[in-house]
Amino acid sequence: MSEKDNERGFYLTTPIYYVNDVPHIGHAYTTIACDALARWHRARGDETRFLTGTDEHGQKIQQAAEKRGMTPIQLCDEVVTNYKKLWERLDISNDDFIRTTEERHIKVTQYFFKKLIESGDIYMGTYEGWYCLPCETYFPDAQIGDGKVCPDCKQPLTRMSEESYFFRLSKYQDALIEHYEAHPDAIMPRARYNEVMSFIRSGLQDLSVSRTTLKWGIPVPGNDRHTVYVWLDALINYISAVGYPEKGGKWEVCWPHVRHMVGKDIIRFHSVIWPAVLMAMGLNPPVRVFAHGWWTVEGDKMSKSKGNVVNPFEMVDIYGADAFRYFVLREVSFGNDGDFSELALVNRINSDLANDMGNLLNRTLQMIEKYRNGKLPPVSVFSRSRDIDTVLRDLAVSTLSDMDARMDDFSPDGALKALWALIGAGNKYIDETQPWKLGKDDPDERLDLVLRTLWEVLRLVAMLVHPFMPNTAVRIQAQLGLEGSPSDGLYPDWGWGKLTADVTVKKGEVLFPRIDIPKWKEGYDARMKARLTALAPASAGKEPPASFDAEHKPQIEIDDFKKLEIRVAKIERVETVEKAKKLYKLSLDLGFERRVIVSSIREFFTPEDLIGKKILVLCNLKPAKFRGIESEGMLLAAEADDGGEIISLATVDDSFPPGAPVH
Ligand code: ME8
Repeated sequence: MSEKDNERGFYLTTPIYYVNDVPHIGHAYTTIACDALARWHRARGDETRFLTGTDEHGQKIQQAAEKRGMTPIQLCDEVVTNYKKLWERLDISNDDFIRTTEERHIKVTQYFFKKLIESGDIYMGTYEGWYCLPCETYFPDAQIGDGKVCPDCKQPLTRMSEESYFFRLSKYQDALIEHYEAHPDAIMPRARYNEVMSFIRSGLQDLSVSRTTLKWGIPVPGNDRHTVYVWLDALINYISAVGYPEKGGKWEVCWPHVRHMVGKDIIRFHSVIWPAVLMAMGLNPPVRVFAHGWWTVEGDKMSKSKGNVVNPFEMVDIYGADAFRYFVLREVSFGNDGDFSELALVNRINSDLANDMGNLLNRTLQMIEKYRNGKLPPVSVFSRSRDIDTVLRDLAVSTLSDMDARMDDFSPDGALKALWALIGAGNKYIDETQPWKLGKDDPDERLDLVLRTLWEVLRLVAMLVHPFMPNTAVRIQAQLGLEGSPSDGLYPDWGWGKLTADVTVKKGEVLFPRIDIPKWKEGYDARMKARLTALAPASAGKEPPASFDAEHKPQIEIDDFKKLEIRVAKIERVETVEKAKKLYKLSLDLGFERRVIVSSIREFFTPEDLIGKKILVLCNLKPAKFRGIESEGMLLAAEADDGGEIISLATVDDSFPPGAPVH
């Protein structure tokens, strides 16, 4: 089905989020983007449905629950409330929220499985392979190098073998290629389309879709030694939530129009496995899978251990939901990666929201109040419109269609840019028409025309900004003297000058007060400091234990120290050592040579924390064997307590080349 046939239906989904942790900016981003799109389509009069939810089965959840001494469902019940609360605070307008532990979902997942066994698309076999626990995915040998780390998350893989049901993914290779060749918009952006196509063309293997090793999952119907592979379980949420396969269920209306928004990390599940499963069920594949980019924070990857995870609740508390929504949607070109910085957010509030949008509203209302007692000038004077006014009106009208086209392409940033071009033109129009002089030099109708033109632009701005900043739109609308919601029946024939009723504007509170940067910086620095302190609770603010300075070692000569060869080394690869819980095998780049060292730091760092770090290594220590692996040196680290429970690696900044000597 082409986009054209689909014009009136719009069913949009977010990924369903894992409940093993609290929501962060990445989750908020996907959901905000979907919300803007859903609101846009609703306002346009399309039959719109917007779904989000949580992914509650699988190893990750089971492990997280064990760690906290809870049952998996207790953990799910607790964490799911964080998501629900966040969506409320962010003004998310989802029509439904699905949890994969709900009966309505479990029964549909089992229905899929049963049907696919019956059709022969799922069969029983044995699986042996390299498995990534965090991603819950097996990887074919061809995709993993000598390091045996996960190609996606870079964590070490585990060799596993189990009896397993398989989905005949290979059978759908040609059908998928054919489908995507006919529907190049079905995967966006283009780079992702190309990536997925070449992945499919490189050959698809059947997919293991059950586990005997995992209890926390949906039992395979008729064989409850197996649970359904969590990704298959998760993907089915999109259709279980709309009542498939009931006759007369919502799915009959929604499914032909389904679009999935995902982060780029999970594009293959959605554009290879899922469409193939749908084809096997005789259902249409998604109309579109759009993969957006990844957020970093102040140029760095987000990670708990770095303490730089952006908490959307905190952002809403400080800046308000609308400013945060606006920032994440405007700051990056949708589909590309983006970098989050609070300063950039504050700058956008000051420039785009306070200066551009806020000023346009303020100046206009102030003048209507001052020159017309707050009464909206009549529209009849439009017959006298001059060039400059027509230009602005035409721009307003074309902004609407321009934004519509951008939203169709899933480009909220493009849509916002177009809207801000109109806001900019509105401000320029005030500068050029100089309404404060008009009363004197021009007939009254001219001033009427200018004020009415500005008011109409603002009415349109309220309507067009509504999907992105719902609350702000309502506030603008109220100040313009209008009742109801900015999305009420205005779109698409909102009609310039259409309102003839008596309207009195009511200048209200400033929409976005300017933020004083030096003052803001003080608060920001204090928050960052508090965050770092919270990060190392065992060492922060605590006197070092007495044993730290109690026993000095005997003094040495400088020549003793000079015997040590300490150099900067870059960590290139991190592997686990079999049967050794504490050990990592680190492959190091020493500039002029490569080395392997074995170090007992596994409980403190994930491989991700380590890869790429420039650390200090004692190079001329006699090699020693650990678990059969020769270790050619020793890394330097500080301990926060004498029990060695918190350590910090001695590192140097990135500008130092590997091999650089340390004196
Ligand atoms: O993958 N930048 O759930 P999840 C941008 N349960 N977006 C990010 C991000 C970042 N740094 N981090 C996460 C799962 N996201 C599965 C999905 S769907 C059938 C099952 C967003 O909790 C992005 O949308 O790990 C990504 O796809 C999603 O969060 C992953 O959330």
